[in-house]
Amino acid sequence: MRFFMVGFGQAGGKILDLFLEREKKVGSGIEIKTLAINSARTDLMGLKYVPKENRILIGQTIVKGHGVGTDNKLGAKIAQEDMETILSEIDNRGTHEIDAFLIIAGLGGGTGSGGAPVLAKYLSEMYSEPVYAVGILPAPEEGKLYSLNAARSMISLLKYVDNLILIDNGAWKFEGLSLKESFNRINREIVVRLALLVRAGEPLEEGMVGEMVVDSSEVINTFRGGGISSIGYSTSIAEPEPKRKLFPFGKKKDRLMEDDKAIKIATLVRRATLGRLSVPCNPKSAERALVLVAGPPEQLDRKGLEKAKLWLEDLIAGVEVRAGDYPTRRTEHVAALVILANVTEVPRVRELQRLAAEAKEEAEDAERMRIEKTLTLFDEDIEPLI
Ligand SMILES: Nc1nc2c(ncn2[C@@H]2O[C@H](COP(=O)(O)OP(=O)(O)OP(=O)(O)O)[C@@H](O)[C@H]2O)c(=O)[nH]1
Ligand SMILES: [Mg+2]
Repeated sequence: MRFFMVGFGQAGGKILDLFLEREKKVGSGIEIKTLAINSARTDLMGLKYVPKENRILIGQTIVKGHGVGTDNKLGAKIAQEDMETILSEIDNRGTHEIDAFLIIAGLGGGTGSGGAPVLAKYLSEMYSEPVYAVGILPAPEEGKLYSLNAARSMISLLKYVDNLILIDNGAWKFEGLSLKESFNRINREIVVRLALLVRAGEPLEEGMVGEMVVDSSEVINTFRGGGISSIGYSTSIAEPEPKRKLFPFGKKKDRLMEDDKAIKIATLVRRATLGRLSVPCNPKSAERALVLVAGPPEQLDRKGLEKAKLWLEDLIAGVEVRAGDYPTRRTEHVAALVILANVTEVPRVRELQRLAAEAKEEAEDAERMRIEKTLTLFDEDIEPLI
């Protein structure tokens, strides 16, 4: 699946950079168009794998290369002002071969949080290809300003994107590490999931085509219709193929081994669905789902995949489940990616909405009180000018 990936703001840029680093190491060769957009010069300079010509600094006249300091209204404003430049940079890179746009941004900050929805709006108006966003939710300990930003950004994104894939920093924080220390690891988790999604419909090796292929159109149909998606992922160490002569009972034993393989694949998919999701949610509230299982061909199993598909069809609210495999020799693991699309029961989103409403009210009250308090300092006899 060919994406035009835009990393917006610091978190977005870092994740895009890591994605490119990993793709380079794997030698995937899948053509991905990229752009890192930021209002902070130093953030852009810190990138290593996004080519220099694919980094753009916005808002220079207003923030002079120093970022918007967690003010996402300002983030949206400068994105709007520099939109012509951004869109022509995208257009110059060519969009006719891409399947979809993917905007990655931290929703708690300023530049990415404010800019991503503005970009999504224009892209969805100008192109027929779907526009997706990967939005990173702030952890609760980041405070109410971050929650307010995230809620504002999310509401706007949901209006314009074809799907919003959420990642919850709070749920992903690693035990014993601070949130900042966890970032690199969270980013790696995001990137392995994106890398598998990108593989859909893009076989890398000669003769390695899945028995059940998931093409980019299946991904697009899964994401279709908007809403929030959560992604599950699970891996198991691939086992070396057992030598047949060790099993003297011929066909019966073979069949048992086949059953065993099927159970392993089905279990892996179940673990991906019921384990730690990119944003905690109730999988039963999903409208659609997609499963992609990748690994060495002898470890993959059609029966197992079909079993997993039936299980998911029963589990989710809707009936549409797509499933496919992706044989590859470039890994020793079997990995299962499960997209739960248009999930409605996402407790963190509800909590963010509540926190944001509270923060907004508190901010308004506090401002009113401060102004009133300041005014009491003046003598009432002094007449205001206007
Ligand atoms: N997972 C993850 N989250 C990050 C990372 N860096 C920042 N964040 C989160 O993203 C939000 C802040 O967004 P940033 O991307 O730093 O902000 P920005 O878009 O650069 O905007 P300004 O700095 O305010 O101009 C916070 O909620 C952080 O927790 C990262 O590397 N990984
Ligand atoms: Mg920043």
